[in-house]
Amino acid sequence: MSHGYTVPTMHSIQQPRDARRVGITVALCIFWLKVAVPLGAQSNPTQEQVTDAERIEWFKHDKFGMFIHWGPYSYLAGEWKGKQIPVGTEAEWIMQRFNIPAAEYREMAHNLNPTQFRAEEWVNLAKSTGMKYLAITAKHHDGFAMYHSQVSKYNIVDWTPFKRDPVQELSEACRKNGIRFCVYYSHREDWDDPDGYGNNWDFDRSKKNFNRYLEEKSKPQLRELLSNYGPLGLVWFDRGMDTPEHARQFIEIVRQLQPRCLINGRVGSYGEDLMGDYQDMNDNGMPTGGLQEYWETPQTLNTTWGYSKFDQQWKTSGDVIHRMVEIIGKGGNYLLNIGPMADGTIPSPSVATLRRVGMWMQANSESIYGTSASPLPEQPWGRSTVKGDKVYLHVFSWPGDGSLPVPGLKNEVIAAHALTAPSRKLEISLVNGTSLIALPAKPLDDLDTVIVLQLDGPPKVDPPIVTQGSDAPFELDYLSAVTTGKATKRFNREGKFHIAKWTNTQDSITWHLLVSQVGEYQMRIRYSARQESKDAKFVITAGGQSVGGTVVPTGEGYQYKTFDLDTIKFSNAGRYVVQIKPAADYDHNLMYFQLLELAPVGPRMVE
Ligand code: FHN
Repeated sequence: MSHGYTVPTMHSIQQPRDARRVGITVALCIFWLKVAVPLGAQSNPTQEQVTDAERIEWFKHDKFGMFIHWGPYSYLAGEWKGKQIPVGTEAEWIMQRFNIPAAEYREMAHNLNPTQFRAEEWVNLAKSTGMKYLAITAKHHDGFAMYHSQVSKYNIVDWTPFKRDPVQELSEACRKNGIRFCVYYSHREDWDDPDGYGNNWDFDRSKKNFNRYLEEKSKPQLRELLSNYGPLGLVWFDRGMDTPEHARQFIEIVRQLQPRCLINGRVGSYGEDLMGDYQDMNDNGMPTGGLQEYWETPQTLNTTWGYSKFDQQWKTSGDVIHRMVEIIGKGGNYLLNIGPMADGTIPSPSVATLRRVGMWMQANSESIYGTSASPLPEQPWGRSTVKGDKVYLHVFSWPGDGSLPVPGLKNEVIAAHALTAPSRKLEISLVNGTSLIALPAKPLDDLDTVIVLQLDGPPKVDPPIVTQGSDAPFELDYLSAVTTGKATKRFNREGKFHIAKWTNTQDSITWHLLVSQVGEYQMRIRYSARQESKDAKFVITAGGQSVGGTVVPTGEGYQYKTFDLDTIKFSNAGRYVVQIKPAADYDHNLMYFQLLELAPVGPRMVE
């Protein structure tokens, strides 16, 4: 997995961040700011040019990763001086939830001594589960480094009796076992650092110098991680950044030191467009589908990321497999968390669940790796994934009558078989446009039996038809939309789901409607627009009519507002196509589109 270059060690040029706490002079800090910091930023060890498409390739293929939240909070295990973190809340936030003074938390952190930690075992668990990448919390919000940092003595090697560097050991075990090694780094939040974001119970917010934290701790630590642990698959930033400029600086560091390393979207401010290489859903967010940017969803195995002795609300292996298929069938990656205990033991329910997932993956991973989003809609019996001319039907609920209906597929189905029984061909019939697959009497796997359909080409389906309830408006959103050109369905943690990136008349959004109530419809549009979009024109066409509109800026970030437009008339019941697009070519995004509503007005007739 080597990318064929070595990265320079930064150890020799850095000064412990804690030095300021123990009274090293300000002059020295200024020296380091001026000399040491730019050094890393200016060195590009490879001068390697990597395209976005090359960088994301492995991520698109690998689909399934292991997330590890592990730190001093694991020692507390959800309890501080008799107070418990309620089940359902994140145990790794214990320092913030109970406003534990940084000095006391630091004392507690001396106890971390994971004598049961075996990097090889953790990596083997990931591997046998079918996970292809592994991301460990190198520093979470509590500010403690789980690796040997020269920037701050507040790290597992210098601060605890353990004296070993788990990030080093994991990176080596990953490389040995063909797993992509990745790090999580909380770049903005730091409850230990007087200048970091988040701890206002110890440190006066008005006295904080956030830039100093960025320059003296956050960026140097990122450089260490990128310099000392070999090629990283990705850096997983969290909680966003205060300004796009700061986010760009972090991106720049990663690009300079490891041009192949991916950067997740949380590197940037949540109020801005995607920065980094792919977007992360909300924590435990389940996708609604249709997204046209690369994405991943981080998920827990119980209800916390860091270990809690109280939380026994474990997901089952079935839950994990079904979630994975749901996510991957909608085009995303699944980053599944384990929260090891302080001594390095992985809780046994997690291990048992992952083992069963691994058994399923061993037999069925062809239906996961290298697949893409399925155009087939969700089915009552399960979900689907796609690779080339093959559709993988993931049957979660086995049909009682032995016949599996696959509606909506426009292709010819040439052959069908269970993935784990390729020699036994299944009969296919076509009834009213629905393919029916004759199944064996019993599922081959109780959790998910995969049926492979060989098609005559890549799967084709009709666009979704939006129907209307009695007197109810048509709600035309991103989910039922078909886009052309640059118009892109996307997610932003603050901006939620919307369509953006459309700038000219080739970039359109279209819906197919089945109108059952004829008459006049009031059109309303909901969007968010920045100042650059002021006075841009758009045009909506429907049923031979055309309605124009002018974009009104709604403010910075994502501030969605609804605007009334003209009415249109559907004179006959039946199928209509509604389309919206920019009326001219612009050099900026038209708007962040969320919804077009068509509400029936006045007396009307149901046909
Ligand atoms: O605050 C963190 C949380 O502790 C955990 O690390 C998750 C993982 O996605 N991210 C943050 C919240 O979004």
